Amino acid sequence: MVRFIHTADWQIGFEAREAAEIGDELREARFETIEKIVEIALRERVDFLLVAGDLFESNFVSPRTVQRVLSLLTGLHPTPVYVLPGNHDPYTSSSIYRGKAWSHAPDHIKLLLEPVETADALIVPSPLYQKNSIEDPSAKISFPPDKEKIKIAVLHGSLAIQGMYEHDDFPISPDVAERLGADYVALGHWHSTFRLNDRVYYPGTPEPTSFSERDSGNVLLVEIDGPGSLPAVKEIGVKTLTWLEKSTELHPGRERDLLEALLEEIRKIPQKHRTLLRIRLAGFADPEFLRDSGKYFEKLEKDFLHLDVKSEAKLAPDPGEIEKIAAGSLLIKEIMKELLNLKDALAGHQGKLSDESERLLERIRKNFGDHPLDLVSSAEEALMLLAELTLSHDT
Ligand SMILES: [Mn+2]
Repeated sequence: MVRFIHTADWQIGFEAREAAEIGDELREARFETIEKIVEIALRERVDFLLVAGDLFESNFVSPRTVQRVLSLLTGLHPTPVYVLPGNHDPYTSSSIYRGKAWSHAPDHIKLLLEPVETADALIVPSPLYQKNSIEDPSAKISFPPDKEKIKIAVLHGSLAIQGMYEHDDFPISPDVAERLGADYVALGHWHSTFRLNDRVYYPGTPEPTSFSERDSGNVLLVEIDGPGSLPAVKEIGVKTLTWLEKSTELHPGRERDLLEALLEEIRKIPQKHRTLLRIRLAGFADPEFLRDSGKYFEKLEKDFLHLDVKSEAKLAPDPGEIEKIAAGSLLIKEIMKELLNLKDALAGHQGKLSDESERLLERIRKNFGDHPLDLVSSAEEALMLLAELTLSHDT
């Protein structure tokens, strides 16, 4: 039997580009999160702690930062901590793991460059030596066929699932567990907790790094009875700070009600001083409202650790504007004509109108697939404006 914590992507020394002015708080929070992980590992009496890459933000974090990590992990002694070099902290000639600060790592903290055997498990890593590669890191490793041990592969990269990876982002073939004959594949790199199948998991980053992340802030507690057994995997939340995005779509004439509903939702957020909040305004609004939109959120600023308001709302259109856009292009003129016919035909059936608009849009995309994008996007804009006008006039 083997029982361990699978984690990755600590990114200690985090550069925090999305919220640089509170960079220090964000970096500090990550130490707090490690402390929690160490506590959980002790409480759960694990055989080891496995960090599947990107423990550090880069190979150039300060010696002081490295020392702090080592000192926190010393609390786990003698439980082993296995650390895989990832793409943020690859095992290059200037690797942080070849530096002086790391050379003081106590014996129970071990860099995963070669396979490691524990009483019941065989851990086979594929350390990274560069920041990008088109090669599958799992292609470089294998398990000896005769070993009667629990087989754990440790990899850092992107599962090669259509639409979810870049070709040079260490693509890992999704059949990795079957191909390697592994009981468990401990992945790192994706920041969301992700289960591909019974044997292949990403723990995600234990401390969120971005507003766009979903399901981050966890570690995995993994238990495997013996060779061939299915792993039992439990997600444990450990995050210190919360990154939250709230958005609303504005409609002309209803801006204030919609804003009030959004503010009501925001007031209910717990632990505001430990929350980074991004507010996104979309849709259409009258000019006066847009001009003042900043001040509606001013009062919130002191409650939250960080507040970021992104206003993508557009000025509510007037019919003159639509004519101006239409005048610029024959194609759009044609579309407008069709849409206006539709509008008359479907008066009072807005749902249908927007379905029909979608259908027209699809046709434009097909017909003009390879043509200048701005043509399609202005047609798109004209459609949106018209749909919006129809909605606001009909309701
Ligand atoms: Mn990575």
